[in-house]
Amino acid sequence: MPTKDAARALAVALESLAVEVENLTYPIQGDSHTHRVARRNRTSWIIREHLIRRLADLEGTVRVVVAGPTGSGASTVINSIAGVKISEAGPLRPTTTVPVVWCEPRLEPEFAFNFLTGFGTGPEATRPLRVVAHRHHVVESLALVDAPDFDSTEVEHRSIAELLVDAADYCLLIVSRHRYADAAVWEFLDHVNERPLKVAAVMNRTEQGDGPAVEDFEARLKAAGLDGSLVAVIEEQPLTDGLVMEDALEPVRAWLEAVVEPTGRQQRVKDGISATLGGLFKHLDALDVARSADLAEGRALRAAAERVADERAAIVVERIPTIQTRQDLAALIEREIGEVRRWTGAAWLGLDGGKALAEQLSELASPDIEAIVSTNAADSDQGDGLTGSVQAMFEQFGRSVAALVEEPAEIDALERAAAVVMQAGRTFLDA
Ligand SMILES: Nc1nc2c(ncn2[C@@H]2O[C@H](COP(=O)(O)OP(=O)(O)O)[C@@H](O)[C@H]2O)c(=O)[nH]1
Ligand SMILES: [Mg+2]
Repeated sequence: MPTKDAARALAVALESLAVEVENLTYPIQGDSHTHRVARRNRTSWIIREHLIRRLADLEGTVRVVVAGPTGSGASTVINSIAGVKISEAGPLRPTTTVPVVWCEPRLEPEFAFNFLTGFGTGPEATRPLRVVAHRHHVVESLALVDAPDFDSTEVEHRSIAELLVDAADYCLLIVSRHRYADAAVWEFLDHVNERPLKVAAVMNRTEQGDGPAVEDFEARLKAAGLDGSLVAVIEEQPLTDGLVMEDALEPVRAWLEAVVEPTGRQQRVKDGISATLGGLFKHLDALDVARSADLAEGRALRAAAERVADERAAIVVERIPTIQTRQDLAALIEREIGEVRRWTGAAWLGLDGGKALAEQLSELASPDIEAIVSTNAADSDQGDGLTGSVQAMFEQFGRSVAALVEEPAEIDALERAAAVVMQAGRTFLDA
């Protein structure tokens, strides 16, 4: 099959998979809920914002996201490569607050309207994105995206940087000799490795005698599985009009040129897609594990409700022989139904995701106690008929309490869609 057709078939398969991923639900509002939903959203974002787009345009503009801790000089490096100010650089941290895309003028509409569309593109959309069109041979077939930092107090910045990484083809990581060891850098690289995408690292703003720091940085990169990714070490230097000297940036420029080098380009694109698909299947496995956990938590919550209802029914049944009047019977049942709510609430609070559910218990309708009392208590011996009715009533009430716990959506369709993607992926990579 020609590569283009195989790419189209894979994109179609991925579209269906994205829909199924988006249909996944994690109804248990426990400690892990946010993580589960975030992973689901990230998975669909990777499919839609990276894979489908790349497959639709295999030879299209390569997207390089430039990221680093605040003050590493990332914006300065981009400006220096361009020779003009593309992205605001400055001592106030953080300076880069929205992604700045530097691209060829002819690509401006593509980035203005067809990039990071997951943020929405309508007239009302508040899409954090700035596109700067500036002709330069470096951006002939690639675009540099200056990402907001991932370590300032602006948590939002970090999530934007992560979303950018998930949509990009390559990550150019720029760290300064002061910040390279910060935990934020390595957490960010964990995110990159989970996608995964190729990384080129630059150690910026070094000083005389920084050799050991550079070696340490290299060793850390290696430990993070990014052996050989250090492409440049740039000395801190006086800036001219806010720009670094041309020569110092040569290794960065060389790496950028290698990325779009026509020889082997298709293979590099395929390698990138292959790695991303590998990552995608790991995300799908994790989503499946998360769903199993949700199912198990739901089962435990329901079981607690049914067990409590059972226990309280037994208490009523035990007391029936001592009950004299209909009113006493009604009062007993009513009290014990209240105890079902109370004890279920207590049990739920101890279980993952039980807190939000416990709050719903008081809104649940009570059973029709009058009906049971009036049909049964007339029996002089108050025998088996009443016992059976009481048990059935508590069982029914226990079930309606348990029904407050929602089940996650079925995933058969997701599994089928994933199998189709796997097959179409193989065909594409072999094409
Ligand atoms: N002297 C000097 N200043 C630099 C250099 N690189 C960055 N800066 C300054 O450091 C500050 C932060 O740089 P910026 O590019 O905004 O860092 P970013 O947060 O990583 O984008 C700015 O005031 C820059 O002018 C350098 O190599 N030499
Ligand atoms: Mg910046």
